[in-house]
Amino acid sequence: MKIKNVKVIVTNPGRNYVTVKIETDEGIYGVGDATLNGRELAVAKTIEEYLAPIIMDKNPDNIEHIWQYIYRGAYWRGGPVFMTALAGIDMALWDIKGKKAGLPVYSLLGGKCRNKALCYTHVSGQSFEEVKDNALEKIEAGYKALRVQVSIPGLDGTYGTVADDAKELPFVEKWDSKPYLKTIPKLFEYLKKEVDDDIHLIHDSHERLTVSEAKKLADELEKFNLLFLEDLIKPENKDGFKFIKNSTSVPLAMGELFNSRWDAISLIKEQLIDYIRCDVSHIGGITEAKKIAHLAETFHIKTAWHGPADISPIAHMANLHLDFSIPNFGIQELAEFPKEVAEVFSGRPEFKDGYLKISDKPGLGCDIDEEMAEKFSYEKAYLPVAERLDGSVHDW
Ligand code: CS2
Ligand code: MG
Repeated sequence: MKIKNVKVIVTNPGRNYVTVKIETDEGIYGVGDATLNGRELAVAKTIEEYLAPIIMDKNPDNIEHIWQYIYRGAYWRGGPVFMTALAGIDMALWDIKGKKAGLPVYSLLGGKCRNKALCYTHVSGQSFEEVKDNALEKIEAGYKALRVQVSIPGLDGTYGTVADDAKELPFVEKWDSKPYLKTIPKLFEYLKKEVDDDIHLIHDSHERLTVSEAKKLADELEKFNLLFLEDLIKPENKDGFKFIKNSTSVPLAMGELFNSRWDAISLIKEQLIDYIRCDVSHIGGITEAKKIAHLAETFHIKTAWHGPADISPIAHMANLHLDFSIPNFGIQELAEFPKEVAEVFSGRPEFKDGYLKISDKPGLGCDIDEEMAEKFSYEKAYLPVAERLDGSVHDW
């Protein structure tokens, strides 16, 4: 079998998605997600100009070899744009391998370790009451785990509580850790009384805190039994986790900004986190995620792969095939897509009673309708930026 064509499809059914479609001389094709929120065209161009020509005529069965050829062969390597481009190709190759074998990807990865995968979704609100109402609605719908975020008084557009894309120029959020650190423990105090204790709660600090602030937050949240606290400090500050981990029993999760196993390795081997939550679309795809999962398993760390709405249903399916086939799966994030997404992409994780089910379809079990994709044309959209009260830039 030979790769005969590599297409890059950029579409906007409610938000931008980049899809790689690899066609073969045997008529089988595969699809992969290569979406990098706010940088979509940079990834599309990387695939079209640099990666598609060098994999033409190669045997798509040799996924590891093609991965190494793209990753090492270029000399320049890594970074979010390149690793997202590589991820899109990698997923499409796994899809082809599965379709050719007539087997779902999880089967090729070693088979099922579980019958269903626990998942969490997002709830947020402008007030504690609104967060509670939204949480109760999700619990009613069957969710057993929720990530909760609330607007911080006095700050405009707190992360996780407003739509995260803006067209012309990035939306500017305000940030100040003092009111944030005052508000979040009170939110959990309030939710503890309102939400059934069996529901797992998660909170995402989005890499905004200093080590001392992170320790303080973890201390104050300790009594609320969170499933995990996510992304407390900057991804560059791996050593910072040593101080936090030594002073708290709250489970810690990190990884959505990582682009390879080498970003994750020190946190894993020093057991400074409890959940590794890389993004399968931003770390080079299923091939790299599987290696990270094995590394994590060696050090008794679980997975919680990134699953926001800004990666396409194809990436969510890739997450799910991993979730089912690795022993150290922890939980899967599942954000809700804009409703138009269903017109363009078919196949996505199926939710039932707090868990995700997987189908036995060969390959990844999803597809893109190219004609429909064309109807939703790309619209430039930026992620927000965060500004401190004095106008200087903070991590968003
Ligand atoms: C997030 C993301 O899902 C999460 O935990 O932190 O929503 C993140 O902000 C986006 O993926 C950025 O594009
Ligand atoms: Mg996050």
